[in-house]
Amino acid sequence: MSDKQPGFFSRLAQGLKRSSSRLGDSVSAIFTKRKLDAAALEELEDALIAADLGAAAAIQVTGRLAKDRFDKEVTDEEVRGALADVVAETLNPLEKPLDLTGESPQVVVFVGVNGSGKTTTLGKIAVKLKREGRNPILAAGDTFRAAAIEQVAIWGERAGAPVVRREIGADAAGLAFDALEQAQRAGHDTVLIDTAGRLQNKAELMDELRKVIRVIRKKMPEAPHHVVLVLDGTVGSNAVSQAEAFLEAANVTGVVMTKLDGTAKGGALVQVAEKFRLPIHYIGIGEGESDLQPFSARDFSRALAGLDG
Ligand SMILES: Nc1nc2c(ncn2[C@@H]2O[C@H](COP(=O)(O)OP(=O)(O)O)[C@@H](O)[C@H]2O)c(=O)[nH]1
Ligand SMILES: [Mg+2]
Repeated sequence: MSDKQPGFFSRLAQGLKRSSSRLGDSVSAIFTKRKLDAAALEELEDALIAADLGAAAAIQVTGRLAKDRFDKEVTDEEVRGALADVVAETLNPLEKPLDLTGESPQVVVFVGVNGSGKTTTLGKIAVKLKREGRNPILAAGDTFRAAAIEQVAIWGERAGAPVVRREIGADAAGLAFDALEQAQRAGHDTVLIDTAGRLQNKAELMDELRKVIRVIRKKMPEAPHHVVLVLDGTVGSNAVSQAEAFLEAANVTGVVMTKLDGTAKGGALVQVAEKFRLPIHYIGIGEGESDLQPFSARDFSRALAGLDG
């Protein structure tokens, strides 16, 4: 909460506008002067599921409304309130900052499918850490694509942090090992390791991730301290199957959801939360270096429901 900037909530609310208005439009359509009967509840449940919230959360929202208001007239505002409450309760226990206070260096590996926002998130975090007086080093671990290596280099320049890189096609695990060694030697307190989101096939990708983690452990048995799964907020329910694949390969410790600016599918974060109960560290609301917000369950749920901060 301490690094909240002015306009923090309004920027989130603006970003989630397509998600909240999609929800709000269906809610308004259902509840214009209408009694909360079984048919209305069913329609609402369908609308919530269609907004990518997932069945469990949808049933909780309708269950809560049914308990208090069955056969009474309900307002749009009451439905939004119930939605915000259920979402906040689901997400509250998962609101956890990325904790880098342990032994130095703290090693963070970013995983996720190609295009999900790994490199951008890593870069934004590097900028943020530098501003906070930390001393990160970046590892351009997506050695599969030349552009990916260049992208880390650009973020390193922006942040004023060194980048460990090798030629395209180089061994990612070896590079991660080198980055950790360099961090220990030069006294860097954080190692941010980028990874590939696509190789020749999925099995190969997952094998590479396992190898990266194994090799890091050889150098520092407690590392990596965090394996952050970066999920794209625009893919809706597909985020769940993406998460499943990475949870199998790596001991994922937390989640960042990106691209919550302008998506109509922001409700998917609730579904992911419900299913995996993983800590949510940050959300991405744009491409720029300041477009990463520490996750707030309350703000997210109110913005998603279209309520004021
Ligand atoms: N609008 C928006 N774009 C984002 C966000 N995060 C990343 N991107 C963009 O998504 C694209 C893919 O991001 P990238 O970090 O390269 O993904 P990676 O393949 O997982 O490393 C880039 O064009 C980023 O600028 C976000 O929070 N909002
Ligand atoms: Mg990348």
